Amino acid sequence: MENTKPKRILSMYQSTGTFTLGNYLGALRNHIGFQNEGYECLYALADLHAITVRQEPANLRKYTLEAYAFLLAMGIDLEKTIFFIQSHVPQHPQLAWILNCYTQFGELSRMTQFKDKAQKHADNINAGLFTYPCLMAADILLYQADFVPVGADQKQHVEIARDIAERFNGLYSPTFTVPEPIIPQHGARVMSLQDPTKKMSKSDGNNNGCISVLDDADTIMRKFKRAITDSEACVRYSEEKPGVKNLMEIYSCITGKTMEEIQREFEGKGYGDFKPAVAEAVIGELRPIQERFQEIMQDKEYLRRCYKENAEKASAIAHRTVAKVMKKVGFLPED
Ligand code: ATP
Ligand code: LTN
Repeated sequence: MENTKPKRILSMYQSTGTFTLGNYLGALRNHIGFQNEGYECLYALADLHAITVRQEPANLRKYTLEAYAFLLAMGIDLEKTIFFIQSHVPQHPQLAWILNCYTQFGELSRMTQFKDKAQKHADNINAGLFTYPCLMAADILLYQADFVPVGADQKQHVEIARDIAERFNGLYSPTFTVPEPIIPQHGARVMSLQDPTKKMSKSDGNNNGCISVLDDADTIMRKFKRAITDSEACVRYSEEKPGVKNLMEIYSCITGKTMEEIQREFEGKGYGDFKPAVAEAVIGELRPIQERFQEIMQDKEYLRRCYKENAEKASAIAHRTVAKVMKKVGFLPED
């Protein structure tokens, strides 16, 4: 059908550290692909979400700029896609406040990310960490997004955004598009190389369990060689072999090979062959992006222009939603 409006996709990423291989395979690579599949795409760096955990100011600035450059290096096309920084668009906290008042304490208490992070940061269980899903709902609902691609760990947050949207629409009249999550089949959860029962996470720091997308080839090779496996020394896909399963999934994600093909390729070989092969695949995948990243980082003026123009574009859309919401809630118009 020629006249149907393209569906809108939105996703955001916290700028709490350098992206990991988990972010890259589980999210970034798939998400950016949507801009070439006829969707209208919006992406952003969730720096307001980042401060729910204490951040060093200089690091937050550095990681935000690097993340912006990295996604451009991966191929975000600003001719087609809006790519902005959350804190540059004031409608996000503005709508988040309103949505806070339409979200129940009980439903926020059930969020597993809150429970995990509260445990991990027991000295700083702040109100922002608790109401994080309301800000995320605002991110999504401001742009009337149809689809929200996220890793499996964020599904619950998209579901609460749907609940909030439906509640608001029901109380007033249709205001928000009710978004649907898109969860990838493959690479949805890349696990830590040192503890394959835990997801690879950038906030766990640049340790041996975590591959950063900016790691050099030697570092990547070393981390894979040290990856925790098991004593069977056989490349076989099994729930009982979480370390090997994780490596096989990473390898499959990059090479496109199935688990059977990988098992055949390494038949009769041990982890001494398999681990460097996975490392090489990762190195080859990241190298061209790292090269473009270095070039883009040289041109700070270009970067500044891009994020400024894109915040303006995002704000123009977000403003329309906020104006509608404020009218429905009953705020007295300014003019
Ligand atoms: P943090 O450690 O600060 O919580 P994170 O590494 O989990 O951050 P986010 O910025 O919260 O990363 O997530 C960006 C996207 O990457 C989300 O869609 C998330 O689901 C996905 N993602 C994060 N970690 C992984 C992983 N290990 N495997 C697959 N996808 C992941
Ligand atoms: N909470 C998400 C990041 C995020 C997001 C969003 C994702 C913030 N706002 C809106 C999708 C849509 C995370 O931790 N990955």
